[in-house]
Amino acid sequence: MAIRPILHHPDPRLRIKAKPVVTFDTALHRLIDDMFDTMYDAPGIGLAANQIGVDLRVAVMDLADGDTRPMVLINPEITDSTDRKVMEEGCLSVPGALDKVERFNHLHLKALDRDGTPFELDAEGLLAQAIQHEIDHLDGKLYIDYLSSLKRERILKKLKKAEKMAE
Ligand code: GNR
Ligand code: NI
Repeated sequence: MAIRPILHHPDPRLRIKAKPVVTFDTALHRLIDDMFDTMYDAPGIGLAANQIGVDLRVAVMDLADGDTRPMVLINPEITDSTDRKVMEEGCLSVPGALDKVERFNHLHLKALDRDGTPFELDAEGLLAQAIQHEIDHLDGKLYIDYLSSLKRERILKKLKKAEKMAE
């Protein structure tokens, strides 16, 4: 069990399209355990493997809302999505910023669990939003890509300034 450093934009590793998992072994289980430790420590409600520099299609999630369980999504695929909704969103790889992004409020998903067993899931609201956010990470995308260039520049300026202060 270990907390691993979370990469920040503009790290190029956040822009790689992650590779499907083909081996469900103890190394994968160790990665998943470290991802939960890192996510809870941050704290965040989700984390994608490429946020800690691992080039695999693995995401963990815990909405911490009492009725949704901690979840592992491996090689996730959205098979249906409906009801567009604008929702406020943040990202551990773009610390200190929040902005509104249009997402689907309902989706159907296929994925594998930590042992490679397929499952399907209906998600709505924050869970659906977080799943879209994590799958975007696995495809090398960040929510700031959807913002106007004015808003994006403002966020990136603030981030650069904060990182300079932290040096
Ligand atoms: O902790 C997080 N909160 C959040 C809020 C709204 C939409 C998406 C998220 S995911 C984010 C953690 C993160 O960056 N995961 O990649
Ligand atoms: Ni994120």
